[in-house]
Amino acid sequence: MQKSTKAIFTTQFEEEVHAGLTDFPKHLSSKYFYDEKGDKLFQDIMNMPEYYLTQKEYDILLNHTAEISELFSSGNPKFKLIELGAGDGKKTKILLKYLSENGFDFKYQPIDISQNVLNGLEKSLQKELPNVTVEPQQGTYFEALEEINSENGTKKVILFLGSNIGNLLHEQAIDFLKSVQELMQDEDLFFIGFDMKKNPQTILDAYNDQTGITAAFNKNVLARINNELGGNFDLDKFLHWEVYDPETGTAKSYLVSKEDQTVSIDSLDVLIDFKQWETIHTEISQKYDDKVVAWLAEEAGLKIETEFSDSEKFYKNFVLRKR
Ligand code: AVJ
Repeated sequence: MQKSTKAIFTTQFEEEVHAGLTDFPKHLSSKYFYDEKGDKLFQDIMNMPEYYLTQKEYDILLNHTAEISELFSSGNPKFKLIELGAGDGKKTKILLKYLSENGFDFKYQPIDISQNVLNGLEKSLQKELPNVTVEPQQGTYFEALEEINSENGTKKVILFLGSNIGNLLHEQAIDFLKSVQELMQDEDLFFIGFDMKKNPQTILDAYNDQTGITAAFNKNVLARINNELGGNFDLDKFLHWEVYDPETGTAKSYLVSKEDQTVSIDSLDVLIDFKQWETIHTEISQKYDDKVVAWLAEEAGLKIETEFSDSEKFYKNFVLRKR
């Protein structure tokens, strides 16, 4: 039996944790992996040999820097390079370096929900690429894009890297792409990364490393509930489980309760019962094929201008334009 008095939620985190853990089957959103510790764990994931996504996209940007830069500046040479969820900018710096060394007329506008991340990025850019004009924008993607749009008529090149779109179900992905599309002008470009279907074992390995970094990342949502909501999850009593369906291309992450247990979450005034082997679904990481990408773009009112890939076709960056 779940026990709950009438709870009043003060944050979206509280509300979603309550809803997700009192639902059946249980679920929690992957957006809650990312506090300071989660950011650090994701950095570690990006450096793991099994997590091929980062290296593949890095290779694509490195091998096509000039071509991509020319594309960004074609037509109207002056542009704003806007990055949604910029993070540490490691991959973007390849482009920024080339653009600045070759006299392209652009400004870089990283958008991130975390002011902390933006400060770090701005500082590292001042040091490494002092000639690049950086105008960070704190906020959600759409708040920031709207603000940028209202400013002036400069051409926008919008970057959305890392296959971050993969955390969304197709329906949500279409809504997201549509929202970006609505904020685009005819001359604007949308440069977006998609992780492609491949040998299912390669995908499983990327989300199930033997060192346990991904497991710690997945369990970090429980750690956050402990730290921020007064939970008493014992992280050792859950195991990280990954499945990949090669038909749908969906990788799913779960936390599985190793035993019957009851967890209390003080600030929600709730007790959560787990049966042995009961699951919490925590993340999807969607993999794509050309047909699905074309369909998503079409549904969102976008057209594919061109694409870039690595030699193994593990990963693709698509350049989209308003249809
Ligand atoms: C940041 C959403 C692209 O799904 O591949 C990495 C997050 N999860 N390992 C992904 C993640 C487990 C990652 N994204």
